[in-house]
Amino acid sequence: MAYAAKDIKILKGLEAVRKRPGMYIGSTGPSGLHHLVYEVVDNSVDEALAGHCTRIEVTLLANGACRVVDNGRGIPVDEHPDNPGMSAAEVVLVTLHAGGKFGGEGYKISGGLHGVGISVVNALSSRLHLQIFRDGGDFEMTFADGGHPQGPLVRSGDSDRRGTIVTFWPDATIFDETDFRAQTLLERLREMAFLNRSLEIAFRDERGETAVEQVFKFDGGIIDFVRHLNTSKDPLFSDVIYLSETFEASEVEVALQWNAGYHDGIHSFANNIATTEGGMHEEGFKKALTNVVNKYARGKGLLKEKDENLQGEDIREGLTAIVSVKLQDPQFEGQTKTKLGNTEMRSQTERSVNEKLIDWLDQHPTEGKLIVGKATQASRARIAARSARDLTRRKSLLESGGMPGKLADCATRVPEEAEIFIVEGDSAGGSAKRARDPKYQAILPIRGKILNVERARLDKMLKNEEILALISAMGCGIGEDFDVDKARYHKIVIMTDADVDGAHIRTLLLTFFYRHMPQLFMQGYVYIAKPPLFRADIGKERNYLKDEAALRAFEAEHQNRKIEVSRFKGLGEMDWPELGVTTMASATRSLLQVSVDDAAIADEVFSTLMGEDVPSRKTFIQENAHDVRFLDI
Ligand code: 0RA
Repeated sequence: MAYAAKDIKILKGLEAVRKRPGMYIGSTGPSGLHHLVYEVVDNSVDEALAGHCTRIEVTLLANGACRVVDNGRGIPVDEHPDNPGMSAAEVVLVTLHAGGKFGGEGYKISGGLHGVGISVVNALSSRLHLQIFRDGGDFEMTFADGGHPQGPLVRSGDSDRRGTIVTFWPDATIFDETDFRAQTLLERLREMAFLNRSLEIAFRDERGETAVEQVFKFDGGIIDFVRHLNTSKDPLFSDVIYLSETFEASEVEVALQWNAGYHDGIHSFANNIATTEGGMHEEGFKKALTNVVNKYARGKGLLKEKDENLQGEDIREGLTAIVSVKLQDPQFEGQTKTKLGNTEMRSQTERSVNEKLIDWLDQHPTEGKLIVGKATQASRARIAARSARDLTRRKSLLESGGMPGKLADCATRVPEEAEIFIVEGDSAGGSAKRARDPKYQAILPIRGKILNVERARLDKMLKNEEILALISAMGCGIGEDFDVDKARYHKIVIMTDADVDGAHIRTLLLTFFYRHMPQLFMQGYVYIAKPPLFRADIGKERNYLKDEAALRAFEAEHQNRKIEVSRFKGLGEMDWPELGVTTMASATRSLLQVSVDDAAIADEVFSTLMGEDVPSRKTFIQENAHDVRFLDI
């Protein structure tokens, strides 16, 4: 095939990516945008996994681009065997799935979400500049408008450096927004550095007046990760337990430490990808942990013959653990393709943990006793919670149809079309009740601040009225009884005031759902209402504007008109028809779907936000009141 013909065929592949970006990067919202960076970084991390790269540098340039520099081997520059006249580098940048998988023995282990490769980044960029240092030369090539080469790869000089530099400008015609959020990138890059011991990852943001740089390098790897996750959580003992084993085609690494809290904080990864839905490695770990702790407790006489075995969830109370596996051919399954399906990872993880954790316990009797003591307490609390729950179940049966009195339910019983608005305050609740479509919209007003569930066990939570109302309205149970298929609404919309208190209540509600009903996020049922911040009247015409930027744009557009601007301080300041049309009616409202891509990062944020350290929490909320962390459309 002639070069030109081949070129056209290849560009068809990139066109497919531009037509359906969601299939390759999940969405064209913020999550998809940041995914571009991760895709390039994954390629550099692959070089590190193969033992050829020690440093990666990610820079956000003032001109809107993102630049990723690594000191790996450099993308091969010679003519590609199957594509005469074309450099291997060009093939990598324009062919789907080419990645590092061709030529030689390729990679043993490769990250990347779906292994779609760097060509997807090229396809979704208005411009991409590639620079390669390899074989003593400095090579360059530029692509534009979704991956069209602007000329062949050229050797522009000599160099004794090694590595690859990819600079790309995300395409504004594809993405809703092309501004990267530094915090999002920082968190993920730090996680990457934790997961790849001693790999140095630097992040620079050059967009502001003064550049900000942060460098991550953790010689303790996932041990440092666990320590970091537990810093605000009061560890049960100072050691972080670390277990690892290398198999023929895979590697298992586990680090764990308990804290004084009540949540299960197991975070698993396969090839550096967060396996939010768990999978074989996580199953193997949990099974071994339950087995080992029970065996140890019996052996030491901490559990008597008449005592029941400790349950897995009792042992996992207050546990922070990282389970990281690296394997050759990961199979990602499940609803969000974040569940590891390789069965060999279950037996390998289980076997490693079984063998090594018992040794550790035998050598650490003081810590062993603390672990068993904590699990025993958890088991007692669980039994207490069970009777509290039975009690509430009986009590709620006495109320109207088992539903809380404050709930104005919708008529439909079809969860797929049913929505519930959780509304701050009785007065806004009243407006919402008038504004709703009673056929499919339910309203649950909640008063003031609900209990902070980050600092309470289930038995205490079940004594709180607001929490009880939430649980019964949701219909899907809690704790051992939780069943997401029983959710009575498939849209759960949190509607709070656009002020600091509102942000706090929203975070409390998100924390509650995240800690006790995380599946609601995975199913995509959780939303945040976006009431407008301003009303701008021109004569009799009313205009609702979501934020200050929208107001400024509106004012610029109507320069010679008299605009009367009022700011809504809370939902209560809107009359009910206004609330209905701007925030509730499905045709005119805008909702934010809340996604939790990465549970380890979410865990950390929720615990800083909701944990013991009150002053740091307060400033955090004030600084981030408008922050859209975890939020993506
Ligand atoms: C194809 C083959 C090889 C490396 C790479 C691609 C590669 C890609 C990227 C993307 C960013 N940094 C990268 N570094 C390397 C293998 C090279 C060899 O066998 O020498």
